[in-house]
Amino acid sequence: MIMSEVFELLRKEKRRQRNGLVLIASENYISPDALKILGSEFSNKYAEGQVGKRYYSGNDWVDGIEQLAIESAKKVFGVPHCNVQSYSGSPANLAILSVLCEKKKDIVLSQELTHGGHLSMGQKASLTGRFFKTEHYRLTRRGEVNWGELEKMTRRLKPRVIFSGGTAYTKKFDFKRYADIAAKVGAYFVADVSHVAGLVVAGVHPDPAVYADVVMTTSHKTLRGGRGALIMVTKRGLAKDESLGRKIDRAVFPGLQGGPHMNNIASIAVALKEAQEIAFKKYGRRVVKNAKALAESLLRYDFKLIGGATENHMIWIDLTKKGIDGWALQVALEAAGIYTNRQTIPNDPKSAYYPSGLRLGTPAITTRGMQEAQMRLIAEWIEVISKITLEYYSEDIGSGNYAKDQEARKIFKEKVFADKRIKKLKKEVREFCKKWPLFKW
Ligand code: DSN
Repeated sequence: MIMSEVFELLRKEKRRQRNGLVLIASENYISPDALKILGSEFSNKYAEGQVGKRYYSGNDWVDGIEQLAIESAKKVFGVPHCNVQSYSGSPANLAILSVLCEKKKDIVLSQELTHGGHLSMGQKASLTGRFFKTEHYRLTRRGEVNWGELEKMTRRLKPRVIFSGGTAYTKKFDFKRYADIAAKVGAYFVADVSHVAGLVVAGVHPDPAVYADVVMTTSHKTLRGGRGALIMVTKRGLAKDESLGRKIDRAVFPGLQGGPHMNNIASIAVALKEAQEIAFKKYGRRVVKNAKALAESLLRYDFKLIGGATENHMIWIDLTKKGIDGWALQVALEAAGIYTNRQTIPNDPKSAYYPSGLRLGTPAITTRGMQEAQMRLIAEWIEVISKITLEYYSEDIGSGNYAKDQEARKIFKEKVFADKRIKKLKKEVREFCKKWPLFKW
């Protein structure tokens, strides 16, 4: 019985992914090979330890897989050391900090959460923020790192670690500038490139390995592998501490984890092989072109974008001028089969749960083969849906009265899901998606 329920849910999820437009900047579709290996017998194996030094027997072939993933990562990112065992980006950042910082003593500087930062880089709600002293730099009104503030904070606080990266940023990361600032106080510079890793590999984003001491990336966003993380130590990092690689390995296992998920490491190995193909470079270029085209079309509809445009795969919309919030537009778009996520904007007057912004991204729709013309149509749909959102957006939403706000949001949701125009759009989206099959690439 349970099995039929599970597979019924899987069938529905597959249909949702096929028939909908995934505009969540951190999501993507992995290849049939990467997907197949995730459900393989590699899932059955315990392999605590490192390649060639495991605690259980029977590791010949999983050793082979992990070594393949490591060597591919080193080649693709041009680094001398890589750990591929971390379960995902958040534990990877915790592992890195546990090596570089002394608990409750050393200071970590990272991008402010509401300015696009990520929980795992020392935000108070995360263990990284409880274990380490953390301070945050912000973005300017133009959506760029506030370099002046970062420099001043660095001189004043003398951090042990400076992070670049986060969950929302639409400029190219200026890794050299980060490294120069970190060098002034002898801080480690850790580049979290989870969002842009695939763009780095495709050569359409600056390379962090030249400037950072440690580079961390998740493996499933623009890199298009199973869900895990790579922690890479660069030549610079090893020049500072020649045992940094070994320390990172030990922080992951036994520090934070038990057995690595070998099926996932195998999937990462597949993705890293695919990332070396010419087709992947084309894909990366197309992701950025599509994002720029989508941003330009949205600007024509008078959407305000943080950063004014985009230089990567992501579009960060400030909805304050439109008179609606990110939650409402996210819900209305979902009703039409268009998936996005709400996002705080710098100095957001609203809350993190009901913020003023929305984040879009082109990695998944580019995997399906879409190009500029399709971006114009998607922008048009977003415009139409934002107008319907405004129609149903009652003044009780965000009024400050919790009970009224919740009731108004419930009614809003019911109305948009029942709206005939949105239902019609959902059908259009579904028909459109049929033209862009998932695994054509
Ligand atoms: N949840 C990811 C994102 O959407 O950016 C980061 O962990």
